[in-house]
Amino acid sequence: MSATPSRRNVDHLVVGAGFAGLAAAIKLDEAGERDFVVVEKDSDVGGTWHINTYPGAECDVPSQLYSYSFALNPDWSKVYSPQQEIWAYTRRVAEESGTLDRFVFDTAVVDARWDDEQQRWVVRTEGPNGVVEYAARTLISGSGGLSEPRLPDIEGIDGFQGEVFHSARWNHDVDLAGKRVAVIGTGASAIQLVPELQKLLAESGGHVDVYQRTPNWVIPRNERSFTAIEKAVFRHVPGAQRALRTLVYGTLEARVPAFARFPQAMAAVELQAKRNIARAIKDPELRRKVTPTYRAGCKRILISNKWYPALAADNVDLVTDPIAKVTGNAVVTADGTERPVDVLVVATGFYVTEPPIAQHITGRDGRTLADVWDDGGMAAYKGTTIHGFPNLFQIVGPNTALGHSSMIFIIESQVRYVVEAARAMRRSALAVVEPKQSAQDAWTAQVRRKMKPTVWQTGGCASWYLDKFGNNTTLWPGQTFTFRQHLRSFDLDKYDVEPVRAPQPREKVSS
Ligand code: N01
Repeated sequence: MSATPSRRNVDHLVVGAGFAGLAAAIKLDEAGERDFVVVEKDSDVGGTWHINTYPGAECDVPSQLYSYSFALNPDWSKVYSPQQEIWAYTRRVAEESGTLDRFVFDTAVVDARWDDEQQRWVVRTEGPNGVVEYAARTLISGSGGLSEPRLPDIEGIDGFQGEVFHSARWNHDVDLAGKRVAVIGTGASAIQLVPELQKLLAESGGHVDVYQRTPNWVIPRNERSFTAIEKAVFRHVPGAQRALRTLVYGTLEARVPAFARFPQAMAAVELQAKRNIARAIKDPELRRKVTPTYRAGCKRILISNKWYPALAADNVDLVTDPIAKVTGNAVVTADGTERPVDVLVVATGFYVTEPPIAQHITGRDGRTLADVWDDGGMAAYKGTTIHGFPNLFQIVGPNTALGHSSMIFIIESQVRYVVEAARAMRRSALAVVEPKQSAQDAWTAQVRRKMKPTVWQTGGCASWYLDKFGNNTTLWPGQTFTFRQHLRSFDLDKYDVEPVRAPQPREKVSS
């Protein structure tokens, strides 16, 4: 690799080509902000929907809502579309947008540093073109909270002699037929992949051991394919698909008060999940094992008609004794039982509250974002901009994720804010916008106050929503339309700004 990187000036550098990065590219382009590059470490667009190819991967928010508002898709095959279809959708939207000429694939950001002199981010990337350094006015991170697999820290796992892979890095070269497969984890990914494994292995005489640390509440889902007539209506009847989308949106939003203010209302969800269990599982001991003891909603409520039947199948064992260690060919639980295994699938989630990209981003005072957040937890003004990190925009930043609806709604809200910021910077000839510490602190305090009574904070479980301080720095604690309202325009008065330094550098001024 070349020691002297090639250098390029751009207005905007977008990191990641998933739903967030792609939306940013499209909306910047539409706004006339055409001088941008999107760098993506993977080989194509689609982000999580390109990487997660495990069997059974599907959307768990209805597809009518899990799509861009500006690119409805009349051709969704099912209410909850499969991964391949969602990925193909993102690819098609990217192609039709005419922005793909500014995407660089197989390229990772290895270092991003704010340079006060240049009033730009200097971003070092590594990819097929060697090391390329971008000097960018703004850095727009769409790197996603669920992108970096979290591998379990289990004694001996490195010495396992069989195949081992994370659910988000499925190894399709491994022939699973007739094998003994162990799955560690029972979250959203596991509940989708285990039923597929169960079927495959039942046909070939194989077996699945599912290692559960904490059970989840799993409710049934309304699963069906769209008919040809429905698709024709979506395509040809003006407003029909948007009306259905609005109905789905409204139905999901109507659940927010129960999550956010009246957790006791979650008893209704628990009843639904218990019926789901009772329908599929006859064995009282297994029923007991899969029934959570915390309030529904504290962890993400999962939806599946296949999970409990799969656990009840003859070729599946649910193991709830804690894992003590992994040997060369077996998983050993705390009670001393050794279960032989050929393939180990770790469905153990992602680094959410310590996003790895933060280690590569260094702000104004020379500290990385990871260091800053390590001190007090993730925080950002409106979940998007961060004091000490001028001109950095984090899509799906702190307290923007959802436990009840489509992230694409949030992504579009944030992208609009970013585009408004770019417009404001151009209009006022500003080189730098940085949220005031006071604005960020007030925002964070407000979010924490709203989070306090929610089931996500009080539901009595350990979840990946919570950071090491016990704060929920992951979810938005309210209705999504309120979030959108907060971000409807770029509020320059909450920012310290600097004019473009040309030709002489000037002092930082407060707006
Ligand atoms: O990850 P998770 P995921 N030993 O963190 C267990 C999205 N998603 O990949 O609950 C043993 O939910 C852990 O146990 P516990 C969605 O937002 C969406 O499944 O911590 N077990 C848990 O059971 C979702 O919420 C779709 O006690 C260990 C599991 O591993 C998010 O991705 C589909 C362990 C991890 O579950 C993450 O889901 C899939 C250990 N050392 C995912 N460490 C859609 O359909 C962890 N666990 C849109």
